[in-house]
Amino acid sequence: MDSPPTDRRGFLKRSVGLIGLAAAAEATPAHAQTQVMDDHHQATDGIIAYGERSKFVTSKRVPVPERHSPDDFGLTFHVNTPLQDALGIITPSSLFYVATHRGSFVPEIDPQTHRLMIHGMVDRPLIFTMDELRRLPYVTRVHFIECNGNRARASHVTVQDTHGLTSCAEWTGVPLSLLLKEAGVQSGASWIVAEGAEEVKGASSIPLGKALDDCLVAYGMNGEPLRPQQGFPLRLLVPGFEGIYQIKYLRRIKVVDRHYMTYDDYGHITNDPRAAALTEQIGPKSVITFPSGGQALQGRGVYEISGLAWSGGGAVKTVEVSVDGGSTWKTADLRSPAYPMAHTRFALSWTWDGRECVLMSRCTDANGTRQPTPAEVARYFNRPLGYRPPGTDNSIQPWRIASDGSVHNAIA
Ligand SMILES: Nc1nc2c(c(=O)[nH]1)N[C@H]1C(S)=C(S)[C@@H](COP(=O)(O)O)O[C@H]1N2
Ligand SMILES: [Mo]
Repeated sequence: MDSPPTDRRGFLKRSVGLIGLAAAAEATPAHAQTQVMDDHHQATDGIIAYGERSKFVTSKRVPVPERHSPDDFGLTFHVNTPLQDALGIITPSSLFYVATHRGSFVPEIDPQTHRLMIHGMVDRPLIFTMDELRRLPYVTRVHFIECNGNRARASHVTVQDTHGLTSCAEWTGVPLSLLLKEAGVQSGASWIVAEGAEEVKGASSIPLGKALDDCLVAYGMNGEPLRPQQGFPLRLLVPGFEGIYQIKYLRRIKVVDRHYMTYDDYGHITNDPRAAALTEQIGPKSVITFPSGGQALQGRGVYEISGLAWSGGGAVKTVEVSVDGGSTWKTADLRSPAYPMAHTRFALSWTWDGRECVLMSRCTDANGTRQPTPAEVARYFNRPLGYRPPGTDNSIQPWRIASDGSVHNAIA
């Protein structure tokens, strides 16, 4: 825009003008607008046979900023999803964040030979092939996953750096409760231990109550089989719990009567099932993805402040946005369905007056729990302002807009 309109009415008038232009273009013959794809190989190669994105779209994942990557062993550990480019609430499978304790090693598992065993404190230990699992009743649900390591730091530049260890997908699979009922959970059982098939096994202890509630044994992701990086051919989904519980390459579920220490349990030693159910749950969280660090506003005028909100405690109820560093808050619009434990898109129309300001968002979930301000976090932990807690961090992310329109991370 050469001369950005400064009020909403001006913007709307301009939009009407744009709609007029779009209608005019429709009258032009299609072949004048697009170069015809006449190359036969496009139909059998990537572009059509397995659709690739346009070469003009270049958004991609990057390694987490804290870890030089590949590391001394040649491994790439966690890679962050480009949230700044996300449209809507579903993360494309190719851009879904990856967190693996085994670095760049992604196991290549043949679904014909893969098995899922359910055993331990059950009446009937069971072993399923993939074909058998796919004959069972299944459900499809939208859920986010977030790594406990998704913690913004002052040194981070973009929203991909600060919040890129969360993604959201549509998952398809068998409710775990159905499999556990089929196996017959014995009285006295209180936990399950779920284990992956690769070297480090990615095992975690999960309270039985959660296992019988809403967990999924998933084989589908965004309308196709899981990608290898996301656990092909099978993964456990523990909606709302932090990432480490979402066991990839799932091969074994043992029903037990206590919490078991596993490879994954360093730093996650919570052996009270009630406490675990709460502390391993991701708190209500949100982040503005536009305007966000590294982006720039093209002069004053009307913009859509847009972002993502989510909570491990249920659906997002409201998102508020502040354009004055947290002094006042306005309720944003929810621009997508607010599914339980799913990314939810919010937006707020805003006129930037060209002056320096700080943008923030905060989410309240269906339980009425609200994302804390930095001051609330400091007070709760009895620490100085700017303190970021260990473990899952859901404090508010501030972005500073400089008077030249450039956007900066404003964590103190
Ligand atoms: N088998 C296995 N499952 C695993 C892991 C792993 O290394 N191996 N990493 C865990 C961690 S720490 C996270 S945050 C999530 C990440 O899931 P994603 O890679 O699909 O994003 O998977 C979890 N499940
Ligand atoms: Mo993680």
